[in-house]
Amino acid sequence: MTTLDERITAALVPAPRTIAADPYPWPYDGDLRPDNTALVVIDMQTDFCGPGGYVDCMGYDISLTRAPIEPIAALLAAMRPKGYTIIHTREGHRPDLSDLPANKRWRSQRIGAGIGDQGPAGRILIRGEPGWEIIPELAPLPGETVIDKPGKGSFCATDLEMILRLKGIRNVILTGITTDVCVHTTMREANDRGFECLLVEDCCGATKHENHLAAIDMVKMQGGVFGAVATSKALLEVVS
Ligand code: C5J
Repeated sequence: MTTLDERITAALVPAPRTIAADPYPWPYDGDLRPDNTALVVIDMQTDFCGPGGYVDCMGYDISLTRAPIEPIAALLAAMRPKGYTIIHTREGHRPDLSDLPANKRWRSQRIGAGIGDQGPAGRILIRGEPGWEIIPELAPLPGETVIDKPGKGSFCATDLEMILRLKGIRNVILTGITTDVCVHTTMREANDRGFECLLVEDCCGATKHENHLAAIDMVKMQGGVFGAVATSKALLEVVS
């Protein structure tokens, strides 16, 4: 027999909603709602996954950074109509290079893909150039937030934290490229700020597959030191 108090509590308190994730069902407290959760799509730009872009010019295999395109598109298609906040990021620099650290430019030039130099998709990693655009398959819809960042992390020198706080977001779902660089840096920044983070493993990719796997593993150590990891299938089962 349940008491009246228990029945009232059951009616008023929403049942926990979690995604099957590793190393714990996510989010930790089961408080997963469209109005407190953002899907962040990191740097799905031609420069990172298109022909003639920065990653291609550096000589990496872009099939690795293109692998997450379809799974991310599926997440967007499922989460947009449910009212989840969607945020896109773009890495890039001002055309006058005033926000490009000299060492970042130097090391990119050393490997034949100088940031700010002319490449097949325009000036490499420069705002407004064709290579800097988000690929058409994952183009932001009107009203979706786009964060322009000069670095790896999406919180550094941007207004992302302010936007998340003002929207009441506390759960951050991370997708995009590259797993070991911009996605990981953003996840670490978000985790340090107290956001509850989920990395969607098949919605990310790196320039080396071993680095992708290692980056996923790092999230899960120490009981989920940066958050948890799930597949898009597990996520879609709950958010669709
Ligand atoms: C890099 C990124 N790898 N989006 N950027 O320079 O991961």
